Amino acid sequence: MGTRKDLLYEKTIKTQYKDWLAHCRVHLGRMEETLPPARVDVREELAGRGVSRRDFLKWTSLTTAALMLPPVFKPLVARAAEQFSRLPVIWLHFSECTGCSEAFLRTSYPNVDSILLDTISLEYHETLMAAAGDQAEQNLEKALHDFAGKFICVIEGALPQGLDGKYLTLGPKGKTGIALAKEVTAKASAVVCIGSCSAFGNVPAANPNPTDAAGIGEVLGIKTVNIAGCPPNPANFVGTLLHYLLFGGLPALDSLGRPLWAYGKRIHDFCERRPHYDAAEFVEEWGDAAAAKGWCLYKMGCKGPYTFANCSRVRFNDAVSWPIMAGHGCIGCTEPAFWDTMAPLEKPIAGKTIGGGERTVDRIGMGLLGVAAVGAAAHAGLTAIRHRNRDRKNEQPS
Ligand code: FSX
Ligand code: SF4
Ligand code: F3S
Repeated sequence: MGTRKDLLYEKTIKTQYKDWLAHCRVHLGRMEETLPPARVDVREELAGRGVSRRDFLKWTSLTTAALMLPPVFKPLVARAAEQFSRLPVIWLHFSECTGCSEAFLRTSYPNVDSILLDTISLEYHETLMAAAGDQAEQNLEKALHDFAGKFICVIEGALPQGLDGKYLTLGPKGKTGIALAKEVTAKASAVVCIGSCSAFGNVPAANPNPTDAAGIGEVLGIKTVNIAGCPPNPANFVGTLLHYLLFGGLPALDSLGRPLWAYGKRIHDFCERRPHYDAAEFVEEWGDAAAAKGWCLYKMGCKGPYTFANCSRVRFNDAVSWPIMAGHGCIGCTEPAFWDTMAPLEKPIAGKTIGGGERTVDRIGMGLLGVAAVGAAAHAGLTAIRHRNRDRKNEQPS
């Protein structure tokens, strides 16, 4: 039997969820009436590509849980998924490798996330659309006119600021990336940065950054939702759009603009090799016996202790694997400036303690196993404190 305080807390949470449910129902109803007609029937598309009703329900349960919503939201998540193909999207590309689009397009067999992405209402996508030159420009102008204030602007790639932005020009009129980004984002209902390049500058902005590239939010001075990663996980993008459809607003973000539901926890705290870290069992060189046994990759440069993302829980390539499971350490690809700040990528960073103030791996490796256990508790505490501080600055779902 819970204390009076527990019961009061439980009651508050239940009331909060009830309010959210009511809000989502009203909002979804409004969206269903006002969004442009669907080009594709999502249910038919799923069935036609071999996704059974049972698979869809399973996906709905997993996605609801991933979005940190209780099971009572499952029918609403399914309803939002059915509206996915009606949300107008304008997708821009700036300085990047297009690996983000590739990651979203390549799947070995169809799953619900990839099918939803295939059905998305892309009004303009520089690398996928058939149109080019003047025709492409006309398509963009028409989409900006028809869907002003209603479309989501998705951006891949950083913006070079050097030479007045002329390191990157697009289209028949040779507009700079900065001019195009300003024009499109001004009319968007939300701006979602896909990948660490558009979120934080990343590869194009890596030292010595010859084009003076930076992330979209920094260059334009606007608020963006940052689906970080190089490339990011498609499930984190799909989940963020579903949240938008459900609540009519963007999810709670951390201080770097990343959705907390996806980037709120540290890689190190949800890593299957973590028991080996705590037991001071480390891979010492590539291909050694410890590597074969799946021991901790910290000494091989794993940056999981400094990196926030849900990779171990959602995984990649149809949820088959993720970097650490595949045998390489995390390189910190969801963190700003990781090419510079996380180097050397295959060695621990000299002098950097794990999680700030915790013991270094070398001290744990000296046999301080008792200390390692204390360290594990400290990790959990540190994560909670850091996020409490971040959360204070963040918005709740509207
Ligand atoms: Fe950057 Fe994406 Fe890495 Fe590449 O578009 S986040 S370099 S995977 O392609 O922007
Ligand atoms: Fe996992 Fe890396 Fe942490 Fe080791 S250091 S437990 S491999 S995240
Ligand atoms: Fe990137 Fe590390 Fe995940 S390298 S993909 S954040 S495991």
